[in-house]
Amino acid sequence: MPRYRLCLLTVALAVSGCGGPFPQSTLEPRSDFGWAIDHLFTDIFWWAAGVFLVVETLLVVTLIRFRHREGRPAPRPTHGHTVMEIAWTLAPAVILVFVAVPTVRTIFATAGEAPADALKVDVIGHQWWWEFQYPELGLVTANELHLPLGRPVQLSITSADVIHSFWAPTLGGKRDAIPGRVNRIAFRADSVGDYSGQCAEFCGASHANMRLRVVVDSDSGFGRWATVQLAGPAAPAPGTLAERGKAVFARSACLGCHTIQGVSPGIIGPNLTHVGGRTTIASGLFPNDSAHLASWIADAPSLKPGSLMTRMQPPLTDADIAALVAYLASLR
Ligand code: HEC
Ligand SMILES: [Cu+2]
Repeated sequence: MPRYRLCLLTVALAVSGCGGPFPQSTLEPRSDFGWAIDHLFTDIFWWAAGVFLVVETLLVVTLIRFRHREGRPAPRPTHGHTVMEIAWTLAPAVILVFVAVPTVRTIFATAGEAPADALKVDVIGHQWWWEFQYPELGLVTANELHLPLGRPVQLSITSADVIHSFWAPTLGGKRDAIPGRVNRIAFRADSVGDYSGQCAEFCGASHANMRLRVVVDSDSGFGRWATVQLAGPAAPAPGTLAERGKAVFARSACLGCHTIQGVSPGIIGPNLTHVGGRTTIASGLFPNDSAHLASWIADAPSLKPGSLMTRMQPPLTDADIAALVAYLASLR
């Protein structure tokens, strides 16, 4: 292949990475925290670009002007030029001040402090899923964090087992989830949307599968969501598959690990009271449809390596699984 074609191909491949969409880009901020980071980044980028330009220009000029030519004596080096020495000490110092002041200001602005009326959410990392508790509202959910638009929120982040890190890139920076410790992050989302995030601290076999979603609702949308969450689960109509599923749930190991409000008290796995209302299962890994629910219930570790939802022993029959799926899907 001629060299120029190879060049073109390389450029095309590199540029194809610029197409998007970018669901987890810090460069598309959707909160005050995100914008603070974005502004700081842009600021420092231009300082760095200026330094690059000056240094490279001097370098190129020097290379051309002082390069070796036949019959010309070697250029005379400069020693002890006080003005120049002061200039190249002062210039970087001044630039560093212009970088340091906004950096420190941003660090303080994003330290996790929130106004008193902020919505408080406790975030608990588990291997390999996220639990979200809203102490003021008295509700608990998993993997899909609903937040109201434009209202300050404060997340208090901790872990039930090993160290994880909560990261929803468009909304804010990473915060470690450390057992026995609480780290805070605060922000105010500025656009309605469904944002993806990811555990950002290696935490075992399914670390890469420990995703999350943050759903920013309009004010009334958030209110509606909270009202639905606070209501108990709908009782399945008599004689339906879902009703059989409820019975299977109640006589299987499920209830030892999962809470369904008014049905079972388990606390090992995600709260399933309104699992049918979530768009994904297994911490954002699969769409919440009957096919994925069925294969998840049959054998979770084969879908998510290491999953602490072990295979049911003795295995459930296909009929039991179909009934469970109908029941879980009805829990909206
Ligand atoms: C040994 C404890 C345990 C048992 C028993 C168990 N689960 Fe789970 N379950 C978990 C854990 C832990 C998770 C989270 C796994 C993950 O995402 O990595 C989970 C996740 C789930 C999810 C996905 C929830 C979500 O929001 O993503 C569903 C649905 C579910 N289990 C249903 C069931 C059903 C139905 C049964 C009974 C047949 C059952 N589980 C039995 C521990 C258990
Ligand atoms: Cu992790």
